[in-house]
Amino acid sequence: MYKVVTGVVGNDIHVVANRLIDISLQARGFEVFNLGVNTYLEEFIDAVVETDADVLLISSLNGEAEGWCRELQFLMAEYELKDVTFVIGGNLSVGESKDEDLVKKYQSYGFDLVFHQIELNDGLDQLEEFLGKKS
Ligand code: B12
Repeated sequence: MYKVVTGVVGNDIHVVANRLIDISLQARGFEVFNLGVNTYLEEFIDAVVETDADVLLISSLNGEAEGWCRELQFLMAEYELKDVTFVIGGNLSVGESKDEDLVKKYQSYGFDLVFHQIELNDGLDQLEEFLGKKS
C-alpha cells in the first residue's frame, strides 16, 4: 500500500478539494496522511520523512503555490527524498497562465506530476500509472 501525505499549501483555506482528495485516495487504497489546509512546505516535508511516505500530493487553490513551492528542490536534497513522487494540482497560478509554462515551472521546482485545473480523478489515474511504471 502506498503512503501519501497531502494538504493545501501556504495560507490557502480552500478545504473542499482537500476533503475530496482524502476520500478519493482512500477509495483507491492509498494510506493517507492529510495535513489539511494552511500547511507550509517544511511541514509537508517533515510529515513525508516521519511517515516514510511514497508520495507528496500538494493542492493549491488560490494559486499561491507558485511562491510557496520554490524551496522544494532545496528541501529534497537536504532530506535525500529522491524516491518520493512529488505531485501538485489545483489552480497553480494567480490569474491566467499558459498551461505549458506552468508545468515547466513546477517541474523545475522538482514536481514529477503537475495538474493545473485538471479533474481530480484524471490526475489520480495518472498518478497510479506513474507509480506502477516506477515500481
Ligand atoms: C468556495 C471558495 C472560497 C471560500 C473557501 C471556503 C473553504 N473553507 O473552502 C472562501 C470564500 C473563503 C474563499 C476565499 C478566497 N478565495 Co476562493 N473560491 C471558492 C470557489 C467559489 C469554490 C472552491 C471550491 O470549493 N470548489 C469545489 C472544489 C471541489 O473544486 P476545486 O477547489 O476547484 O478543486 C478541484 C480541482 O481543482 C482539482 N484539484 C484540486 N487540488 C488538486 C490536486 C491534484 C493533484 C489534482 C489532480 C486535482 C486537484 O480537484 C478538485 C475536484 O475536482 C472558487 C471558484 C470556483 N468556482 O472554483 C474560488 C477561488 C478558488 N477562490 C479564489 C480566490 C482568489 C480567493 C481569495 C484570495 C479571495 C479574496 N480576495 O479574499 C480568498 C483566499 C483565501 C485563502 N486564504 O485561501 C480564486 C483563485 C484564483 C486563482 N488561483 O487565480 C478562485 C478560483 C475564484 C476566482 N475565479 O477568482 N474562496
